[in-house]
Amino acid sequence: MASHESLESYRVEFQPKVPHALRDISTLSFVNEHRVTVDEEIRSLLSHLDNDWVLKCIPSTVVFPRAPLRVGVVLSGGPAPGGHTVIAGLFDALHEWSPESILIGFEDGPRGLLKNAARQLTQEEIDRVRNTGGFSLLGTGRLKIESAEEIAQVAATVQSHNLDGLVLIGGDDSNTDAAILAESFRSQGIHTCVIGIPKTIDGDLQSPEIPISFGFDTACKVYAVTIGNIGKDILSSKNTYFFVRLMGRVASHITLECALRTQPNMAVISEEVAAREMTLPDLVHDTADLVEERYAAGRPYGLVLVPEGVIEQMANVKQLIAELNDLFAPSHHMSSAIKQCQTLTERLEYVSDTISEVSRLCLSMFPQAIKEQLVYERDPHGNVQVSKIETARLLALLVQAELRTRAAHTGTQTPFSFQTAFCGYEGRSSFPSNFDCTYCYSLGRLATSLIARKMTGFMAGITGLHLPVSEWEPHAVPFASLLHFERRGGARKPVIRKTLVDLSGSLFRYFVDHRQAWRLCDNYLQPGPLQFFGPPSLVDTPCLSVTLRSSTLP
Ligand code: FBP
Repeated sequence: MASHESLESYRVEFQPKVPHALRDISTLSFVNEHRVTVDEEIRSLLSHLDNDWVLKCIPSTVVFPRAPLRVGVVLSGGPAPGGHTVIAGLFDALHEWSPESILIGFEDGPRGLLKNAARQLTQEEIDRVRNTGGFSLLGTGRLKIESAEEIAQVAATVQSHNLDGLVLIGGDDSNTDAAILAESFRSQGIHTCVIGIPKTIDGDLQSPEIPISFGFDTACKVYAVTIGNIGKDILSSKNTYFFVRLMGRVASHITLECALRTQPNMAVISEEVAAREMTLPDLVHDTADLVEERYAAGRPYGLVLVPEGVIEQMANVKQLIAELNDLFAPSHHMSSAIKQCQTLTERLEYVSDTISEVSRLCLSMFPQAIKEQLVYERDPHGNVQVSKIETARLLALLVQAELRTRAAHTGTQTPFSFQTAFCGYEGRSSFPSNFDCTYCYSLGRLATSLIARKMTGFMAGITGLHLPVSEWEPHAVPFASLLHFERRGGARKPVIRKTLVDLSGSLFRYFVDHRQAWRLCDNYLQPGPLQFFGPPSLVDTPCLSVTLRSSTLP
């Protein structure tokens, strides 16, 4: 139990504001807003769902009959600050709809749906976790619901609870599963509606009606605190480089947002690396140039941000990783032999003998520790576990070697000492920012409203997040409009499309316009801790990725 003076006791009492459109959930309506384009193959996969329109939620005067609702909720994938507040929003709205409504929580992510590990959530439990971080209320997991048997098991689970709705709080992978479940339930006449909530600190689950996924705002603010503090430390000692790796499995939204908040000397953006077809040696050269230029300017120290996902985006590493992913896919004839290898070294040897000559050459560039990290298991969705690969250390070590090579040619050694840091797991479970609390509470209310109207196969989306909360506009976004095909686990699969950093977008252009000035100077910013009390400009303002993208930049 939180002690009276703890921050937690204040956070659980925080009351998020509610958009005008979601205030009275008994009367609001959903109306067609605009048509969406849907891939024909996706349309035929989801042929029982309403795929063609994004709907907008508007206040109305029509009063709906209000029978109690039975709704299930699952937290899925990596934690993100605000998950508990989505559940609180769901719970409150369900009880506003009818005091007899019931919210059932499935435990440990999708596994809870498969195993029917569930419990009815009580007011007391909800009140204890409102606006607190992490997914500890129910736990989470990355299990993929894919086979016909698994889908049938989940159908049996929802029927055993006679659920009117199932809310999946997850990222692109979990919401892909939600789309398949929605289609399967509808096609079998199961009345359970499936609604997705856009979660991921990576910020790459976006659409025109989903400006950002929840958790991104808080995670970036938490990471910016660490980076800003490291910047101060660097300027105090003036003799060390810090290479800070940041989460973001594919997209570099987190790194870009943190760069704008802290103004490092260099921030690698994976999307730019991919677009320029840069190789690992190219990146090493660029970074070694930075070190030499700063040394020449009397600054033998610096701050470099590295997104964890860059490892997969470098031209020469891409093919290696694609080959490894295929080898690890359960469908590959060698995957079980690889799993039987007793040690990582054994596994590495086995794999090296199997991959192409080009990839073997690429692998040989890496230090042994990184080679072993590259052959870790893939996650259940076939993704490389980039959080376990020390990309910042790899870059720093290769820069050190490059500077030695250059010194051997020029006879002048550039001093270079470095440290590494990882902004990762701690950002996923921090107390959510006021913005994330407000956003998540609204998402929960929106999910309840959709289920109450028997709508299925939609993701909850809210636009206007840069405006006052009362003006936020809730939407229902068909899953079909978000899906495309990708190669995963050695096969072509439907998955929700990730939104990458837009290299022609205003945010990236702002970064490009300023990064040269940050390169040689010491312009680091120190944003300081995430604030919950004080002037609205300090406590309520959303991340730059929301505010700058929506404004006209100078
Ligand atoms: P989600 O997409 O599930 O929200 O997870 C994002 C993330 O935090 C990535 O940034 C990171 O690469 C990954 O999860 C780490 O996953 P794990 O918890 O399995 O180590």
